[in-house]
Amino acid sequence: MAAACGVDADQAKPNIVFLMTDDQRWDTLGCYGRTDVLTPNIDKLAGQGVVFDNAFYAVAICMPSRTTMFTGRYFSDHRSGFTYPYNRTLPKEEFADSYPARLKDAGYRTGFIGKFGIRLEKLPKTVAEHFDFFAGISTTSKNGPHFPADDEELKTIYRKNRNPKERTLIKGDAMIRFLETQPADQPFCLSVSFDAVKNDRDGDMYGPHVKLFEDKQMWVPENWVEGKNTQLPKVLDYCRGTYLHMDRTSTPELYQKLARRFAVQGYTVDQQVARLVAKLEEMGVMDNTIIIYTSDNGRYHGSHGIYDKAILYDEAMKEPLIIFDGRPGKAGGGRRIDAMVSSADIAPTILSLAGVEVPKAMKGEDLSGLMDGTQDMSVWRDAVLMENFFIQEIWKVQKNAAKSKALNEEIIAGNRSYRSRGVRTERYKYFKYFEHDPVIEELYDLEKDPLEQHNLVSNPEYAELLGKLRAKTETLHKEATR
Ligand SMILES: [Ca+2]
Repeated sequence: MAAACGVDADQAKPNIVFLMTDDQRWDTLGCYGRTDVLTPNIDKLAGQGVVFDNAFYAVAICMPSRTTMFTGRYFSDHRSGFTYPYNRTLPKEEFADSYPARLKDAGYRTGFIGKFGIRLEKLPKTVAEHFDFFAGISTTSKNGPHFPADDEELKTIYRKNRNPKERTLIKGDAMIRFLETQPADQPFCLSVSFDAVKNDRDGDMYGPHVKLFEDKQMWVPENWVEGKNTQLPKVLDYCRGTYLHMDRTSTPELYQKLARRFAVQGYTVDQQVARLVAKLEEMGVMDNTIIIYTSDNGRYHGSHGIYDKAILYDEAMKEPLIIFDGRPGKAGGGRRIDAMVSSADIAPTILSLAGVEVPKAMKGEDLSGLMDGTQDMSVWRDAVLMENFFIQEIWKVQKNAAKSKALNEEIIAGNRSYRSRGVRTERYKYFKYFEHDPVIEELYDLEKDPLEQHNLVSNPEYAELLGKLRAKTETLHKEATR
């Protein structure tokens, strides 16, 4: 029987805040070891919560990755990507199994702010069914829908004449507005997707924070390549990351400029985290709130001689993942978790932490046992599945079904497909460009070669391991789509 004063303490549902940045590489945060960036508030959360050191994206490009995190499903399963035939619109019935939809069904007030980034059936009607508070969809902050429609403060936050350099502050303002309008007797789930740290235009940088990094020399990873990387598989010449590198990251000056811009935007996000925590403390709910911090994918930024993401090297695939659970006895004290974790695990974990049943459609694992130390590690996975189905050429004609189909066939027949699939274990990485003839494979020993510069696939000493990882890839792919 519930306590007379209201909700029984044991029954109280925790609040959930899910923060996601755009294209923020895992190692651009202080808590992952970088000293030339400024992320003190995110680092503080990491120091109080748990930090995952072996989290990997199931797919490392915007829309498919976001769909995976909302639904707890792998890319081959939801197939909601940019290019034919993996360009499925997510049916509204399937979104009804997403973590926010399930939490709303369980009595939560749900909010979403920022870049929605999912190709969902019957937008914006479908999001209106599952969110009480919504300010987003487009990558530009000012395009709606924004609701509740009668919220004048929300309209002011998203006013048309607001300086676009404040795009991250706008998300912060909307986040605070959601919390200001939160009823005290209802749990909430707020998901915030920042446009930062993606895009590198002057118009995306918040002026006062630009000054902090103006003269700073940024760290350069050893696998950053000046000019063109002639060691890459030739098929990657068709990948946009390869040619964008030449324009954007292939000289020391270009690299430094972009690294500074990543850092500026990372700091602006960090300041919104400070505002969030201060507001939760003011509301007196930090001890019943879970904050998750991650990004939608990483970025090479010139590592391997590639600019952006999606290809299965660690700079894109490794996921920064911090979970702070403010409930008494749940704090992690900054504990590092090295178990193999997938971005498909986030949705089932959110539901589990909220005490809500995980739908069968979710194929990811529940991380809560890793967080509180109760997980039987003898039954935890030793590898995660990684996939890339993006092809730049088809993406350009994605709105025309007939053209997409024809171009897809032409690309595969012409041996220009760099679609790939593989596995990451704690020590090894294996993947194959499976539509290429002959199939191109890459194998790395991350313990000896953490920057993935020495492909071991032809080394006879690794033949047995190669066989195992090939088989593992097939097994995990089958399980992901069963
Ligand atoms: Ca992204």
